[in-house]
Amino acid sequence: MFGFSDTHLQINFYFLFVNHRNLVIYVTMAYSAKKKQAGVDDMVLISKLKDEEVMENLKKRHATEVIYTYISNVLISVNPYKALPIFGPDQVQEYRGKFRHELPPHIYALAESAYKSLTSEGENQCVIISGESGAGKTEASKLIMQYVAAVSGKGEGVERVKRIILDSNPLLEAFGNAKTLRNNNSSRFGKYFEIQFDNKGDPVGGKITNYLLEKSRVIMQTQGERNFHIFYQLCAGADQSIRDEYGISQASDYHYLNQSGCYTVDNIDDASEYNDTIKAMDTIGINAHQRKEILKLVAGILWLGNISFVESGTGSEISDPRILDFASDLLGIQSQVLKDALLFRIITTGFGKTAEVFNVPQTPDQATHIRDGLAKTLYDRLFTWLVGRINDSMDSKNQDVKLLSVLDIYGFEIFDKNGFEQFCINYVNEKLQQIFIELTLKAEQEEYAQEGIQWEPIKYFNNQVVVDLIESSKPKPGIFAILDDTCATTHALESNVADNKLLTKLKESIDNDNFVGRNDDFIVKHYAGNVTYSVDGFTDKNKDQLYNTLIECMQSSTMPFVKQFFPENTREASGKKPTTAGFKIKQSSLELIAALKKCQPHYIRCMKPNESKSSKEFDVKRMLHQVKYLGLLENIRVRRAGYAYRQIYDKFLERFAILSRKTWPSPFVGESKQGCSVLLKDLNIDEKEWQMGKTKMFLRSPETLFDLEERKEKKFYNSAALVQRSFRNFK
Ligand code: AOV
Ligand code: MG
Repeated sequence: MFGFSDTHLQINFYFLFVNHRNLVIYVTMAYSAKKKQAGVDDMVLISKLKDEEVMENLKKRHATEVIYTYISNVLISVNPYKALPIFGPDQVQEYRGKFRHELPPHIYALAESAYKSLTSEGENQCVIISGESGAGKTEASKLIMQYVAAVSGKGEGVERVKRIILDSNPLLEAFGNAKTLRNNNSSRFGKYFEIQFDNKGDPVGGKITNYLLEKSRVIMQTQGERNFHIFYQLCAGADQSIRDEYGISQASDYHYLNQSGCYTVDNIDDASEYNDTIKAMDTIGINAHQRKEILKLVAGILWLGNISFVESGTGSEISDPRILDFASDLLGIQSQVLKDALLFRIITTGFGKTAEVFNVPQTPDQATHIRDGLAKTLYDRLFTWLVGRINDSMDSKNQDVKLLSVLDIYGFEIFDKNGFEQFCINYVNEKLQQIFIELTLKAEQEEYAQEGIQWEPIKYFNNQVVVDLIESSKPKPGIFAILDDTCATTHALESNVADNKLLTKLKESIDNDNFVGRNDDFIVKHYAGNVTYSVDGFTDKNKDQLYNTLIECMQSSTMPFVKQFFPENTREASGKKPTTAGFKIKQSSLELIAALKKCQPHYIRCMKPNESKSSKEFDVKRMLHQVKYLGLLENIRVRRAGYAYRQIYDKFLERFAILSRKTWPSPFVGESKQGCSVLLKDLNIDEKEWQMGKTKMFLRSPETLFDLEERKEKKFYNSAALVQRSFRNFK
């Protein structure tokens, strides 16, 4: 029963919500508070600290199509594999300006919190998205960009930048994404997108940094996979004049597209995506002339792939000279020049006056290798050029900007056969896991230190050992160092011999529990699972070199667009230690980590509920595996070991003032910090359960928070019932 003043309290409350509309909202609020979403919104609050419990919570939520869950400030996202009605302008408005815990977990809440911190605190922000291949990273990154574009300001210049930011996605996906066995739209490059904001919080520019494109896909794909989308888009969508001029027919006519038996992808309409790609080029400011040059080069690569070789004497001959002519024409090169560059390799021995030059005929296999090397390089450089072109179009020239960056890389992947590409991709994922570990723990520790709170650090699995196994150079050389060393000493060897030498060296010199050398391959025990790597092609792909003859051949192109991709000085290059692909990825990871550390991080950890891209299936085993390797439990533990909940005093008081007569209905007179202490003492909350920091109240166990929330909910209910009663009487 209510005492008089309780009733008074309710009536006061009622008059706070005096008009009918608000009253309805209020009653609805109380109702929805009772109709709890399945599982807990924030897994810091799970009852048992077990991996299975975390998985079960996600399972319950998945069953009711709730894809987002928090672990404190980390957002967990489970791929729904179907379009849910939770994205769009209405939901953007709902989350706009709100605090994270005011509404159910959502990627918009995370985007809002990053954007709010950027605008209010003026600190650079980054959103780090991780998860295995197909878990939903790229989709998440697009949602973040859409949210930020929707809530920031207008104006002609700003609108233009927003269009470029959003349209750069379909363009880069056309050239950098492909169907793999894991994901129909798999990113085959890493992307770090910095959006630049002026002091009003409007986007005024941007910059994309791209990481290692998987260029080997241009020349070959595993059964059931495809080449990069753009090739199929061109075949399906190009208009007649382009088809005639560049010899475009159907995908099955090209060697580079017809080896994997896969031409179409469920839910991808290549012809309509072609139009999106063209439209995106337009937004970026690529004019009709340049667009034709790009498409001509893409066609040139397809035709280059159709050049085949037959044995002739000690070397080889081109099977069909008409194809050579056509490909040469598309690349602006004389066919004889291209032919020589493909069929012969010039080898120089000795120096200065004693130098001798040999024109060594190539076998059909060797010529094919040269052709493929050229195709890969052309495509890779075209891709880098496109990124540069997008960057030029959104270069703000404004120095006084704040950054909100989104990192979307290729996810950890395991196939039946894994090569150099998977090795590099998985290495970058190890680095990201490492920064996650470091920054979440560091951030936590720093906060306790700043607030003057005591806490016991918690143990967690540190994958630094695996990172060292791959990247260290001293004292124990890691895999990349041994690879570089092998490449430097096996110039004259056939690539398969060099690959075998690499395996022998790895087995001889690596002594690390996470490495197992075998007869033809080696295993790395990654944080996310054991991967068996075949050494096939490792040395060649790491060297990543074009013969000088080929570079000079391309420099003879009459098309400036093609020629610009080969700025090398072939005379100067010799003597210098060549940069390897492994060195580059190591270097760029280092720079990336340095950039991330300068920002306030926000994490999205994407999870993949099944291997069959199904919207229904929740594969318990696979999910449990991810829960474990993502270290979700450790993440929860760390948050709970110290204090499960923290809130600045003003907000804490505002949220729970209703629970005590000393703070409600008459507001507490004095500092909020003191108000919080008065409130908790009045509620008889055990003093061991809370600590007061400099600016924030810390609650130790989630149960205390639960308790406060429940008490508050009860008050709301009682108030709602009373309000309803009063409302009926009122009518
Ligand atoms: P990834 O970026 O994490 O993989 P994507 O973001 O490309 O994965 O997601 C894979 C597919 O899952 C998408 O093409 C969608 O079909 C579906 N999907 C993901 N997120 C959502 C969502 N929020 N709503 C509906 N469907 C979704 V890789 O790039 O392979 O590591 O290299
Ligand atoms: Mg992706």
